Amino acid sequence: MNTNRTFTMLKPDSIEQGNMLPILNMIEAAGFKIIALKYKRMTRDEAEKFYSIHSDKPFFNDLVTFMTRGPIVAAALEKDNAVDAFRTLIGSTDPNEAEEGTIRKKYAKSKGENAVHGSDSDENAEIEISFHFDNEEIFS
Ligand code: IDP
Ligand code: MG
Repeated sequence: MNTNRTFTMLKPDSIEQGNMLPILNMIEAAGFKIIALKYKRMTRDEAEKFYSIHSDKPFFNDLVTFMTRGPIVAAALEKDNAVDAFRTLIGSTDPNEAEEGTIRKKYAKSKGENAVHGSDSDENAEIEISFHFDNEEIFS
């Protein structure tokens, strides 16, 4: 298990608002190495599978619709203690509760359309990286 890796997606709202490069800049400036990168639009099937843990939540359908309405940037990141460090960098799920200086405080508009995804555990980071990338696409 690589405890120095995490997975992120820049969500469709970030791309629509022209925040792709500013957010990637914040990620690199915080010391994360981008070891895999992909610009793609998820299918509804992919988004449902990626977020299957939330399938019983009231916001699930809206979440899948949002995440598939346009392209996302998927990335695997490397840094010591990557999962926790990245969750700190992105801030709380709800931007109204996110700390100053976090990505969500700066770029997210709402709890649903909140700019970025970040893995919540080392185990899920590995699952999510493999969901989006083959081994040959990762440059560690
Ligand atoms: P996280 O992205 O901070 O880990 P989760 O609880 O794992 O937050 O939820 C996954 C995603 O589902 C959130 O990033 C957000 O886009 C959406 N979401 C979570 N809670 C709500 C809600 O109460 N209303 C609408 N969307 C939500
Ligand atoms: Mg989560």
